[in-house]
Amino acid sequence: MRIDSVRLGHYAVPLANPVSDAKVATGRQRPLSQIDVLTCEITTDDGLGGLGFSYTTRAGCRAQFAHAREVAGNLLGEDPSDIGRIYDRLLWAGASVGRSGVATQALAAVDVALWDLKAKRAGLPLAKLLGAYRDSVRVYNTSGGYLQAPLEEVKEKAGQSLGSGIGGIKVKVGQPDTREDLRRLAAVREHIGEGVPLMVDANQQWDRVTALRFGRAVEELGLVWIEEPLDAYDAEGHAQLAAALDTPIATGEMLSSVPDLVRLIDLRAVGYLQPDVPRVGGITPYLKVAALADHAGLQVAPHFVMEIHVHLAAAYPRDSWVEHIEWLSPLFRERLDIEGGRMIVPDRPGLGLSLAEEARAWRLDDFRTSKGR
Ligand code: SMN
Ligand code: MG
Repeated sequence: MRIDSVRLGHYAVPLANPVSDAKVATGRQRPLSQIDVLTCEITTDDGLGGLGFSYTTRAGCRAQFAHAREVAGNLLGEDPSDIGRIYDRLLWAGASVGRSGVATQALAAVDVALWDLKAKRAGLPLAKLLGAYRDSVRVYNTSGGYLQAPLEEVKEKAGQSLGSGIGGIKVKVGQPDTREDLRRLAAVREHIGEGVPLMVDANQQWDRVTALRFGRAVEELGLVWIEEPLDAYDAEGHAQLAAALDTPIATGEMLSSVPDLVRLIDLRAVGYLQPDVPRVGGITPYLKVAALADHAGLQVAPHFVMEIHVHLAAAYPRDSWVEHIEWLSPLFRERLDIEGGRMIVPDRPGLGLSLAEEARAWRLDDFRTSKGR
């Protein structure tokens, strides 16, 4: 079996309501109004197809698309089962611009398509191809807890999430006035009740002192974790916080290479590691990180992209969490089922995803290369 065509797409998927996290509250970013998605569709000479994707927020997807387009020719004629070798080849083809960031994020779309294809060829859901520990994963909602939403709306959305079977709620914090964060958080805790798992996400906007004070002030709330309290690259700072607080620290979503994530593991900087398949460069590097996190006894709670991560979380030894954010759902025909606080791993082969017809309206760019061209 050989790869005979590769198709790349750039889609701009609008959000129904723009959202703001602490990076907007501190003036560093504008509200998020769309997710840009790089898709990769790989077909083989025996008629099978794999679908993968990567994403960006605000900027960078055009660069991902351009990078993927430049290296895509290396896929033609390859046996798609040899993912390790192909990954290496593409990585070195583009190594001049580095082995992290945009370059690896572009490869993520290709790598995910290759894993999807491999699982489809085996007739298995990706989780089962990798070796699943469970057929459902704990799920929490994030999209209802952003900072632009008035408290009443956050409470209402949390209630709706829990009513739909979701098992935990994450709210955004990290506003310039920490008292405002504490007020909202206490109100959400009271609204959802003591027993419901609750997380907070500061999106890197505190300094070490503020993070420690906040962590001490919320120790009684029994939070599942405090996410991105500090700059994503301040591994030492996260390690100090983790040592000082009972509440687990979570971070990792911004890191785009295996060594960057391994540093968090080595320094014991987190209780919950949060790798993101598209950002770290695909399933291949994610699995390396997950193996090391398991060896260190950590929880892994992958960031965003529930469509891919439900499979990977099911194939991780410890039962953790996937993040429910519905922003990418309109791109796909299929929906993920949620029941009793858990997301069910789809039983369809591969990732179990196909692009929806309606997605064409959001396509900004399209490129196809095939054998014999
Ligand atoms: C987040 C960031 C980027 C895309 C989706 C979600 C956020 C989170 O930081 O962790 O939920
Ligand atoms: Mg986050």
